[in-house]
Amino acid sequence: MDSEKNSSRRKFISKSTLAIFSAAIGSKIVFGENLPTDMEPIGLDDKNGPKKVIPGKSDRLKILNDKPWNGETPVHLLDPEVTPAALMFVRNNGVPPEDVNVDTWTLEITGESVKQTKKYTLKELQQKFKQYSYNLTIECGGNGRAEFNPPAKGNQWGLGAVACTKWTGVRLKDVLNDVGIKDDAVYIGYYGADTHLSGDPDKVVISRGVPISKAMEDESLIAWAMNDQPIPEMNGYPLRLVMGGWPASVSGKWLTKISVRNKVHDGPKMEGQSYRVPKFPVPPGTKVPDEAMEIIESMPVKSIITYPKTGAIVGKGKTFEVRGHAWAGDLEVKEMHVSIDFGVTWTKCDLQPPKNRLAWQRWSTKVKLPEFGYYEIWARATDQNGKSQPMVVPGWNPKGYLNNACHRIAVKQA
Ligand SMILES: Nc1nc2c(c(=O)[nH]1)N[C@H]1C(S)=C(S)[C@@H](COP(=O)(O)O)O[C@H]1N2
Ligand SMILES: [Mo]
Repeated sequence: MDSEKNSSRRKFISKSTLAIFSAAIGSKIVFGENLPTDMEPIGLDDKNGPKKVIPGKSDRLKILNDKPWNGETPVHLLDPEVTPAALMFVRNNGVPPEDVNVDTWTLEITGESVKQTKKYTLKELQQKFKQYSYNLTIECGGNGRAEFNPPAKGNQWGLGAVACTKWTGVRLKDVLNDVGIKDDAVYIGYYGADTHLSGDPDKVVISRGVPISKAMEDESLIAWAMNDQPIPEMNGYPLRLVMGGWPASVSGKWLTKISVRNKVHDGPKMEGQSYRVPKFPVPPGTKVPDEAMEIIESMPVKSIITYPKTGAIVGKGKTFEVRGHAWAGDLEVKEMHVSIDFGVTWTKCDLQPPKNRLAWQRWSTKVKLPEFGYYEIWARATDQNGKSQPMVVPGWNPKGYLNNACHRIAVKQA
């Protein structure tokens, strides 16, 4: 092919497309008429093309997928003790319900192990049972997946598929006790009102659950409010399960039904390789048979540095605060350390107790850098059983779950 001829016939962008780009960027694109048709302006916020925003959420979420919507929180925006609702990550497997009517919303409790099936309207739940609020940390099982090598398929989550928000609702156990459950109950499974990406109305998007022991904990909620407001539509409006400390996939959104089971729940994404890891360590890249996989339960110990953020410039001789949050599934975090010399020496940080069980814990410390140059700050949490975060990506697994490697940020003294 004659490349010179091609370039001389190069087509330029149309005026209407240029106007759309300008509107998205919020500014006139000087020389925009010179843009070739097959190019888009990269945009001022370092992303490709006009920015996509998840409905009802902050435009600062990093979008990983728009069909279905999946977005994570930039880690420095997780700094507040309670994650703002608009900043909480979104992990959708299907299409959220539209035109939700709170007045007619019902929750059905059914299954082999209930004495009789019972249905409650949302209002009945609110009136009949005592209400509780807890700050609960929920983290996607695949948070940190992007670091695995060989890579795992699925959303390439960085560190921001985690949040700790205030949830208000009723205890799942109070509702289950009101219905009456049989002695043979071992598991619960949830069903939500979201629909399958294929459009097939008979296909269930996801239906996961927890053992009855987790369901019966005080903090296991059927919630209708987040941070004292209705739950954002993408996070499960008007009703969802919230199970702090476990992979967030057990916290069913748009909740319409709970099935009390006399065996381990077998809904879509409970079996096979979904939300499961090998029972024993395997070499990276191994094909692991389903029988050798086990269900993820409590999440491992982990922490993030939320201040400062990577790229911060520190003045000479300045002492500055470094802080973040730490959590450990069903357990508490007992110690928190940071290192500024790539893990050779570690300094113990101040660590707050959780606001309530299953809420993340604030940690902070003061750091002074000895001389000009580039530094990394590494953070490492240790749980109450003495288990610490690894400094490198831990146990490779086929679906890329449970990466709890130490968070690192880079700063410069100038
Ligand atoms: N009905 C329903 N519930 C769901 C999901 C879903 O796709 N549909 N995704 C699950 C997964 S994998 C995660 S990580 C959390 C995410 O909750 P969030 O979107 O509110 O952050 O919801 C869980 N509950
Ligand atoms: Mo998830």
